[in-house]
Amino acid sequence: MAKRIPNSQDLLAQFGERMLEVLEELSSYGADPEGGVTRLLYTESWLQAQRALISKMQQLGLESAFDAVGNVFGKLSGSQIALKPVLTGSHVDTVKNGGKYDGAYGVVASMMALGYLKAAYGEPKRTLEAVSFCEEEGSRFPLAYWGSGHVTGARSLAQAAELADPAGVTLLEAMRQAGFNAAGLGEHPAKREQIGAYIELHIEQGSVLTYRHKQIGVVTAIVGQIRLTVHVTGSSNHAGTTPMTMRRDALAGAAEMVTLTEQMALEAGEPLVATVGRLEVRRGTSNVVPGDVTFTLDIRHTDEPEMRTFCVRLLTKLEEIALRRGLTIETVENLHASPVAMHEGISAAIEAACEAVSFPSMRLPSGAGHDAQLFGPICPSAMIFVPSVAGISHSPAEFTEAGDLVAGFQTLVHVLYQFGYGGEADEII
Ligand code: HGY
Ligand code: MN
Ligand code: MN
Repeated sequence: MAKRIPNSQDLLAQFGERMLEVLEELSSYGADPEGGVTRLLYTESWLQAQRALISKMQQLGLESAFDAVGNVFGKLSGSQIALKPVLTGSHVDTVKNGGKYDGAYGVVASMMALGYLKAAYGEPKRTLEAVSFCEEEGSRFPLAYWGSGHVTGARSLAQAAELADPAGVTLLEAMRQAGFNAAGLGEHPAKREQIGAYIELHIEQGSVLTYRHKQIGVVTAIVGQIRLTVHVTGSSNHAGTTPMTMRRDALAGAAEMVTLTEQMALEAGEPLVATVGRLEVRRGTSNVVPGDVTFTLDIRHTDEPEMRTFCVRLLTKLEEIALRRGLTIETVENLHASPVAMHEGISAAIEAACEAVSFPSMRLPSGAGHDAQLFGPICPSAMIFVPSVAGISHSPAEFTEAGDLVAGFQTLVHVLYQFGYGGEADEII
């Protein structure tokens, strides 16, 4: 049974309340008039949010600064420098019109947890670092995990020059415009070595915890995902004078491909999911037969070979549709993240913490991708979930009850205490 950390309930409650306030404040950066939050990598609202986080981390007594690509760290230095630091955090960017909790909750709770531990217990033995990763979603550029990917070495600046957003701005230009000119610092200017562990607190973005009446989720594994862009070309032509039998209609072809994607995913059955989230018709006009369509594919599975096999089968079928319709099809893989199991030792410590503070918990897999997916292959990594009301996320309707947000915060505090101040954690990592 984990020792219940000697803490001042009042102080812990105050930091929990402050966490809720800061979460609200953070959601004002990129707030959309039509609801939700849009905070895309290297945009003005993104920069203001990261700067605000640095200032708040410094007010909490953490050493805080940007790294070379725009991640923000808040460090609580430990006395025993031989002990590898434990990182805890999440991502500050959002999807378009996203919710105010996805990513932001883990960032704010992590920094408030370190603030509380410093106030209640002073200098830890082991360095603890809160982190706000600059980008995880892949909402602006066709790439994801730009922040944690740099810290773990999975991303390099070479990728920045060729990737462009829908307005044609390259990732490298966007970096420079936001003040991150990492030229001359090598390909991996933000890579960190010697990380002891990574712990991420996040909303579940599903409805399992709610359905099972649990307050805390201990994540067993994070789903793998393959993201692709599919470009279908036919021939634009006059909508009035081109007989139906003489068309090479890229949109009609893409529509058949989208429907087949859904059908094949349904036939494959759970846990496989496949989604077409964006479809664009170039030069789309009501009286023109479409000749150029691009759409995205997002394929996920907990098993790597199953995910790959489905992807190959699907792309083969899409090519058959293109051939039959006289279209050409080009697919580009933008992201391939393998499924990653979470660390058993840390997960057990999270469960023990829940037991010590009487939060009902359960183990469950994550259908969403997370920064912990990038850390899992390089250091012990674990995730803590709190419930999402009605399982809604990536939407302005995303919501988590304050009591659950505080429960997740207190669970994180408890676990970080053990890694920072306790002794038993040293055997875990
Ligand atoms: O797409 C995801 O799974 C995550 O929210 N980035
Ligand atoms: Mn997220
Ligand atoms: Mn997300």
